Amino acid sequence: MKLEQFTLHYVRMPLQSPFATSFGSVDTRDCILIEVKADGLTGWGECAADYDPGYSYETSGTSWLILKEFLLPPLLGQDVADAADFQRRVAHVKGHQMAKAGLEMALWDLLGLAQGQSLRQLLGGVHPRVDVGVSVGIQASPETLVSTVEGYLTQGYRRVKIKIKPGRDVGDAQAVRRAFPDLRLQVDANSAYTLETADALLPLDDLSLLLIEQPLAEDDLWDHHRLQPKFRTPLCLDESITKPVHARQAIEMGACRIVNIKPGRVGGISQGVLIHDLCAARNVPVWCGGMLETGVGRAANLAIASLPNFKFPGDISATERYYAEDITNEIFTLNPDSTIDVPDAPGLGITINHKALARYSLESANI
Ligand code: OSB
Ligand code: MG
Repeated sequence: MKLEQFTLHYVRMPLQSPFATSFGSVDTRDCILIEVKADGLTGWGECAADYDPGYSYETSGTSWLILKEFLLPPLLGQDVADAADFQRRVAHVKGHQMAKAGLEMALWDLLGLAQGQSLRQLLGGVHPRVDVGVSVGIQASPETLVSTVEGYLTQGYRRVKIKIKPGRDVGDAQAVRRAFPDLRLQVDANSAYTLETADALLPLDDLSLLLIEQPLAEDDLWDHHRLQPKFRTPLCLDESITKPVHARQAIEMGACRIVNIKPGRVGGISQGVLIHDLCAARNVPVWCGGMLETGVGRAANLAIASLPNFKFPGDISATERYYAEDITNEIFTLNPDSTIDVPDAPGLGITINHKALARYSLESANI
C-alpha cells in the first residue's frame, strides 16, 4: 500500500454521562482520528490517548505531535506492506504506543478494504459476536452506584466493572455484591494504591470478583508480584503492560493471572495479537479493555476480542452507553445475551459520519 496522504482530526466528543475514575472525572472524550489514503482507498484509525495524562503519559496533545512530526512524515509516499512492516518502520520511536496504534489501525482498515476481508478475518477471530460488559465510573454514593448498575442490568449487561479508589473501594463493591449476588463483577483501581495501602482491599477477596484490575502503579510490576499472593482473586494488569515483553515478564513474575489487552495501550492491534498469543501459550486468559472509543476504535476492539483466548467479557459497551451521536454511521447495540456483533464488512467495517465529524472536530492537519 503506497501511503499517499494523511489527515489528522482532533475530536472532542460529549459523553452521555461523566466518567469518574481514581485519576479524575471527564464529561468529554478527546481523541485523534487518523485518515490515510492509499491506492484510491481511505482507511481510518483512532488514537486512544486522552486529553490529560491521568491514565498514561500519552495525551491527545503528545500523540498529535508525535504523529505529525515523527511517525507520519517518514511514511509519506512509502509502500507499507502490513502491520509488521509498519512496526519495523516506527520501532526507532520510543514509546508513544497510542500514537502508533492509531496509525496501525488505519493501515489494518486499508488492508481489509484492499483484500475484501473484515478485520476479524484478517486476525483469525473465531467469534461472530463477543461477550461484553460495562465499566461504571465512581458515583456520588454507593446507593447511586447500585442504582446505576441496576440500570445497566436492565439494559442487558451481564458483567459489570466498577471503578474504585482509596475510600471508595470495599464499601462500593460490597454494596453492589449485596444487591446482585450472582453478578459477574470486577473492580478497577487504575493504579491508585501502593503495596502498603492495598491492604485495604483484602476484604474484596470475599466478594467472588472475577478480577482486581491494576491496583498498583503502572511501572511497578515487582510490587504486583508481591501483592498477588495476598489474594485468591486474580490480579489483572492494564496500565503496566504497554508491550508484549511486559506481559511475558508479568506472567513469569506472577504479577498477575489475567491480562487486559487494549490495542491502543500496547502499540497496535498486531501487538495485542502477540500478547494474546503469548498469554494463550501460558494458559493466561485475556480480555479486551476499552478507552471510551468512538465507533472507529470500538470496531477494532470487537475484532480483536473475537480471538479465542479472550476468555472474559470486554469493556466494549453499546454506542449509546458512551455517545448520543457517534462519528461512525454504524451504531453498536447490545444483544439480549450481553454480546455485541463483530463487524463483518471489509476492514474495520465502519463508515464515517462526516457531519458528526465536522461537528466534533476541533482541528485538522494534512500531512
Ligand atoms: O482503565 O480500563 C480503564 C476508560 C478510559 C481509560 C481507562 C479505562 C477506561 C475504562 C472504560 O474502564 C472502558 C470502556 O471503554 O468502556
Ligand atoms: Mg483499567
